[in-house]
Amino acid sequence: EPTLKERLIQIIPAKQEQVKQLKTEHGDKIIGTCTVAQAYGGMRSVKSLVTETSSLDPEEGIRFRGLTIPECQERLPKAPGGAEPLPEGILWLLLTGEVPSESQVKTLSKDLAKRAGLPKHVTSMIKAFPKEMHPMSQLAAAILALQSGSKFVEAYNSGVKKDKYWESTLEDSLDVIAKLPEVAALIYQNTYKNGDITHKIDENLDWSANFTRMMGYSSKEFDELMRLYLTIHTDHEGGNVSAHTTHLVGSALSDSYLSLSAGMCGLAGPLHGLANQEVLSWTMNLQEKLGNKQVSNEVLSDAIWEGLNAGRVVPGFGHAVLRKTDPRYTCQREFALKHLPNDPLFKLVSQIYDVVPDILTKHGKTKNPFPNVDAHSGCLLQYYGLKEHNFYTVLFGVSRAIGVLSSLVWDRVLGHPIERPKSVTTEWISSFVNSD
Ligand code: CMX
Repeated sequence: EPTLKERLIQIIPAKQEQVKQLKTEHGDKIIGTCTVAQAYGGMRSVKSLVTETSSLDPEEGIRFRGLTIPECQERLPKAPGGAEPLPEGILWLLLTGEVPSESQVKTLSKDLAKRAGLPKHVTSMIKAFPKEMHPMSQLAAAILALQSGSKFVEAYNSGVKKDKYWESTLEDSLDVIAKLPEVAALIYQNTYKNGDITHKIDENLDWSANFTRMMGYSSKEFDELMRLYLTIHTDHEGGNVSAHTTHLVGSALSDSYLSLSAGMCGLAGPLHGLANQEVLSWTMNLQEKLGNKQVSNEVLSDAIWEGLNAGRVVPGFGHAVLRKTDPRYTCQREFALKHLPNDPLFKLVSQIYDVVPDILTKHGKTKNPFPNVDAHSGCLLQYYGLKEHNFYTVLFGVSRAIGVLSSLVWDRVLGHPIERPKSVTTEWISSFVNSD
């Protein structure tokens, strides 16, 4: 059976040919337009980006290379005795568009384990960070420090031709994905535990289980949660802030490290990935305010209205594209129903799900009153003892790297140029609208 790189070499020529043909034969076809409202409104729904790895339907949610989350859960290889997909499997899927075999995933796990290990300057830098530095800032900085090992930079400087850029981009991307669990675990140990990592990367363990061991966790059930978590957070098509930023920075031929670090800075914003830390703090505050006991829907609704009336958003609800419950929320809810149905915080999260869509609909502002991925993840993590809220976005980031870097490899395969949309001034818009 071919390895990941061998399979890519087999697949790539046909795809390059297809894109070349589309550009020459249909280059003039219009696929999207942009209105004044969209130009001022964050370019919502403007079709102007090509991303191969996944696609987001407003009603149905994400499909990774055509597969829904339940299909990924069913078809991607699992750990021995496990029920959730291995993140290595989705890495393969996102890169190739194909479901890998068990043995291909095992080989990829071993390859990632071999690529792991941090240079001394990165470990000492993380250890020198003050505990008050947000873990996402530590993550973005550590990824930048790893850039000294970039194989793309080496290839570029030695004059490698454009059609080979994808190969060193793949190498860098696999290297950084392999190293991220240790970076994140070291940030975790250093920020909260005053300790070092004691677990040595084990080639016979999967990428995710090596990660949980390095953070100090060894429960089989938590391993399963993390495999699911690290699979579903990988990718959400190309226009979200972390994916778009990685793609944009990468379009300047910045390598995987520079591009990913920039993407992580975007993920660290409260309207994007940081929402998962906000949700748990918000839910726990609510729990405390309600006296740590079960209350009626009316009492819960009143408490939620209070925050809304004070001008705050309900974190974890709403989405720029989705118009239904996020399937990433649903699969985490199913995990909770299976493994922790009686956890009081899960019960509260469920009750919030019962009341918030009506509240937000009455509130009348948000286009989507339903929960997104971030509304559920914190509740599961705290159940297994991972209670440090401001670390949660780092977990999101470790997973998101898989999607955005797979996409960057395809940007190189297809030779996408530097991104440079046209901007206009308000003066220009004003005279344009008045000219007809
Ligand atoms: N609670 C209260 N008001 C909300 C809301 C919510 N959960 N979601 C949207 N709104 C408000 C917006 O603030 C906006 O109000 P203004 O017109 O006063 O500015 C209005 O509804 C319209 O917004 P929208 O078009 O529905 O939403 P956007 O596409 O602009 O923004 C998002 C999407 C996710 C940023 C927004 O829904 C939000 O702030 N949600 C809470 C934060 C969150 O959960 N973010 C995580 C998203 C997933 C991720 O990237 O990780």
